[in-house]
Amino acid sequence: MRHPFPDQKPGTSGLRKKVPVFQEPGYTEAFIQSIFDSLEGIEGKTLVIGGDGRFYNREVIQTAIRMAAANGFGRVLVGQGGILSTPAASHLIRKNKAFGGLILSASHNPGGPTEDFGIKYNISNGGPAPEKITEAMYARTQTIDRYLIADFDDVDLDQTGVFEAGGMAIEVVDPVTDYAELMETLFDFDAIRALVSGGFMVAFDAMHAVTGPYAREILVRRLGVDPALVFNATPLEDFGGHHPDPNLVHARMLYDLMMGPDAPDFGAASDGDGDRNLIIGRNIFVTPSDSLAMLAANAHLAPGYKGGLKGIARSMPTSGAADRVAAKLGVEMHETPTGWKFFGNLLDAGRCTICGEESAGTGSDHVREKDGLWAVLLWLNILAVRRQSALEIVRDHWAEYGRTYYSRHDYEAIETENANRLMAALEDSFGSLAGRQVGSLTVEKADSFSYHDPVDGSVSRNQGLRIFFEGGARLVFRLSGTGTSGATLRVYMERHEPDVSRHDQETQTALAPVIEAAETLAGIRKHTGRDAPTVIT
Ligand code: G16
Repeated sequence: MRHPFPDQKPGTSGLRKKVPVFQEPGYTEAFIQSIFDSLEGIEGKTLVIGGDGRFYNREVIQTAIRMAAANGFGRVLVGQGGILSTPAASHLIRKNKAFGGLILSASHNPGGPTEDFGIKYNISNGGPAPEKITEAMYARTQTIDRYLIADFDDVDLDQTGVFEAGGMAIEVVDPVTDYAELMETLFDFDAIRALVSGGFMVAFDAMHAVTGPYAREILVRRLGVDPALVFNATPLEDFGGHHPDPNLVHARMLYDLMMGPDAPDFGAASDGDGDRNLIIGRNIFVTPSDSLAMLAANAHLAPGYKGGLKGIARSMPTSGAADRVAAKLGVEMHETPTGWKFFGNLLDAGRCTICGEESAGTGSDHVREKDGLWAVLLWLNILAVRRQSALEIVRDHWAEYGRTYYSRHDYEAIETENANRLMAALEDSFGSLAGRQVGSLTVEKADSFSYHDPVDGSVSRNQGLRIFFEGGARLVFRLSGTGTSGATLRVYMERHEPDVSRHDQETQTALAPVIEAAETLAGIRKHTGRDAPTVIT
């Protein structure tokens, strides 16, 4: 390696780049070495390594194993076939009291020789490294001039068992067993099995990504779900050429099935690395923000949460639906920046039990990652106890708490300069925004979100621009931290509607005044040259 690579700054969730970038000689090694160089006391310790099975996963795993040996780790735990879902990796780290873990994934982004890859480091609590550590890693990438790698043959990743190489123990473990056992401790599998055997039909789309083997073991084998309704359950290196992104665009097949005449009772999907979830009841799509609120309101019905919640946390752009549940339960509510890493301190300190994000992530203190199948199982447990349809549960919730209409508009792969200009101009306008009339709305206040971590006192600034309107509607603008080409502008819109007689509106219609205000205040068309968002969720 002759020089450091200038572009190894971790984003919202680790370093994500196109595969050919990771294939540049020394690139992957430089980043992994920068991670190891930023850690203290790894000598003799355990490292967990796994990935979502995407193209280049196996090659990087072999490199990471050799580098772990050369850097002094005493043991690595690797998922068989190089596979570990992100929540399963988090659990393995915690269960084995590992020093940390390397998770190889670009999540919901597409895979293949010219598509995306990613490397993320998780700390001993099982969660993504906090900013303090990712900043140290990035600093190290700027100066690094060597990496340490042992010289031994490729490890056979397809056989479970314990091997020895380079003075280090290498344990290849079944990726599903420990995770499935953890799920059995949290949920009433007997009740779910009874629901399913009574004719309740569950559909699950694994999107040719990592959750296929988990769904087969947990949903089909342990819970009796019809295997014909578990779709795309074989992980493929290129996810069958699709985006393994469980949203209404990329999981269209599931959506159409759930809205069709012979819809199953409950449908769900998960993403590339198994930490996201999409929930669709028969004839009802549940937004991730609503799902968080509904899971929090009903979690006590599952054995793992029968003692109640210590608190709820959500990322700032996530809707305020969960806040209303926290208020009713009388528990703490936390609003963090986008990125699961911000929940870790709150969970470790016992200040929240359930966390969620608008980006299709929900999870709890059972691990330190969001967890797609966990969300599916909690929904199934609630359905098994309440014996109502998902639609009835959603409607009851809205009747009790009001409905928060919510949508996100993404403008993908726009020029980075244009995106920065839009954000800068919008923030510059904030000084004179309060009181301004925009269509039928009046701006109450606007700010740039800063987070003060109540546990370690750290401050994270510039986490998104927020505009609040009188009456409670809100607009948020952020640039994504997970894209790999250009910039992605995310615009988040919400409006609360307490009146039950107005709970049947189409979402984009219900939000029309907020959507118009976004264009008026930010000049999206002018800055991006785009007439419409790339993706609406
Ligand atoms: C990651 C993070 C999430 C975040 C999401 C979207 O998810 O872990 O916390 O909400 O990206 O981030 P952004 O809006 O910056 O693109 P994942 O599933 O990609 O690991």
